[in-house]
This record gives sequence, structure tokens and C-alpha cells, in this order.
Amino acid sequence: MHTPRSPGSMLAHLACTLVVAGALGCADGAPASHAAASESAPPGMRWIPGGEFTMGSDDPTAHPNERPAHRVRVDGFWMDETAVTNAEFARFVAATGYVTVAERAVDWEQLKQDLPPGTPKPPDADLAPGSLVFTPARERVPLSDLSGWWRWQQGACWKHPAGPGSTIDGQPEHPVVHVAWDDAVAYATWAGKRLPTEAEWEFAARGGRYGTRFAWGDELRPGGKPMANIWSGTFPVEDTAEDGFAGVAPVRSFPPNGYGLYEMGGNVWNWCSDWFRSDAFARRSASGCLENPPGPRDSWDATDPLAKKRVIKGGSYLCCASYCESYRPSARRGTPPDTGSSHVGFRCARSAQ
Ligand SMILES: [Ca+2]
Repeated sequence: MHTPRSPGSMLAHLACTLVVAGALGCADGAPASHAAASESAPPGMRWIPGGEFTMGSDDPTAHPNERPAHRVRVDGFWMDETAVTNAEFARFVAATGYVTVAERAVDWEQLKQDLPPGTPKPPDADLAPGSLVFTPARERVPLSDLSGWWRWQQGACWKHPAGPGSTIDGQPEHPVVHVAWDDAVAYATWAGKRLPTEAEWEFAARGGRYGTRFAWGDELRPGGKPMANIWSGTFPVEDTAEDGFAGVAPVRSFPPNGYGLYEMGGNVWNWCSDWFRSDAFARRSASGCLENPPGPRDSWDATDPLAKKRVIKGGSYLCCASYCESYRPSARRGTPPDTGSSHVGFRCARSAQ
């Protein structure tokens, strides 16, 4: 946990050495792992058979941090069918008494480590518990200025996603949001699971389909059918909900991918276990086919070099063709591990027994 949770600095972080221990190259023709064939499926999880695939993208429209495409191989593993829901997270909190990062006051001593030297301490009121809440802009705003649609809301947390007075009552099947990376790890540990690596997540998101722009093909809406919960209309002013939802949708609202996983694109971003480096793929592309890459040893974002970030994947209900388009499997972003927001959730993985 390193990163600023103060309003201004957190907003800055929301913009849209790889150590690969054992990166010895993939064995040609090696079979995918079937280790789970004799293992009964954990409830709510799907077996991802593993194999070799092309990670990242060389598409001219891909973000620079997705390039270059490179070969990666992952072992088989279990993956949650859906993002962790409010009901599931509530059971975790009830069993453990866990208090999420957004429900704790900001630790100034930690916060200032990621700020320019000499940055003055904010007023105590700005260090009160809270989280980042999406708020539509009243009119078109520069898409380079995230403060045009994100606000720091005291009291916002997983139970009160829009701040005090808001509730998740009646939304047990919505993905839990306002969870920091540390919260996701705490939940996964309690559940006997772990966060997926970025490589596992991207492999799983593709659902066995490769070489297409989206997990379901090259058309965003094949035959006019919405395949993911994304933004429609003018971002960030008005979401016309053409896919049926403005804001977070309950899990299983859209068709599953080829592995039976729901909402691996759109709805809410998913935390991964890796540190985020914007140059990660460039640094490892010469290493040949990588086996189960765990991600970089450290974090670095060219646009935000002081912050330490973890990888998030999948995009959210705020993504659209004109802004980020991160519901593509290769899309990736870094977010400070102590920063949650109203469009970031997670799902868990589990290694074969
Ligand atoms: Ca939508």
C-alpha cells in the first residue's frame, strides 16, 4: 500500500525486469494442464485448461502499454465465474470483521511516500475515510482530465457506493466495488483462493478464442446484441444504457465467454496480482515464450512515475469506443493498490490441487 488516497493525487492515478522466474521458453506442443480433471469443481469456479497464447496486442489502436504482443503459456487453474458480489463480500466481512481500506482514515505517512517531496499535508478532513465515485459531467469535458468525472467522496465504501445514505440493499448480485487491492487479497485468502496473475486473467478472458479484437469476435455488438456492460452515449456526460445498464450491472447479465466466465470485459475492472509497469510487455518481449509470468518485480507508470500500482483488467461500465475501450482482453491499466473506486472489483483464482 503506497499510494495517495487524497482527492487530487488519487485522481491523477486513475488515468487510463519483468521478472519472469523460469522464463525458459515454452515447450512446443506441450499439452495444456489437465490436472483438475480428477478434482471436483469448487463452487462458482470454472476450470481454465491453460495453454500457450498471444498476450497483448500489436493492433494500431491498442494502447502503448499493450504492446508488443508476445507468447505466454499458463498452467491450468480455476477461475471465479463472476466478479465477487456484494453478498459474497458481506459474508466475508460478517465472518471476519474485516474493515476495507476505504473505511479507514488515510495514512499520511504512507501517502506522502508517493507524492513529490515537500507536498504539504492535506487538512485532516481530506484524510477521512472515503473513495472515488464516478459522477457524470454536466457537459463535455477534456478526456485528459479525470477530475471531470471522478470525485473524492467521504464515506463512500462497498456498503455505501455513492457515499453516506447510499446502499447496496437489493443488490446482492452486483459486483462489490470500492475494494482496494489489499481488500481483494484479504478476501481471496479467506476464501482459500488468490488473485489471478495478469497472464491468467487475459488467457481466461479470451475464452479460447484468439486473434479477435474482443473475446466474442471482432464486432462490438454482433447482430446488434450487447455483449458487455459498457458506456453508450457521450462520455462522461450521458450514459444512454443501450446495453440495458447505466452503471454497474448484476453479475451474469451478459453472455459468458468460451470458458463460462461472465463479464470478463466491461461492468467492473478486476484486480490482478501483478505489479503494473507500463513498459512491462516491451521489457519482456525478447524473452521468448514465458511460462506463468508472475509480473514485474516493481511498478512503474510512465504517466505517473511516483505511484506504485497493481494491474487491473477488463474495463468497466465507463469504457466506450471513444474512451479507453478497455473491455478488450489485451487492455490493461495500473491502479494504486490502496485505491478503490466505484468501477473496480475483482474475482479470484485457485491453483489446481
Ligand atoms: Ca452500460
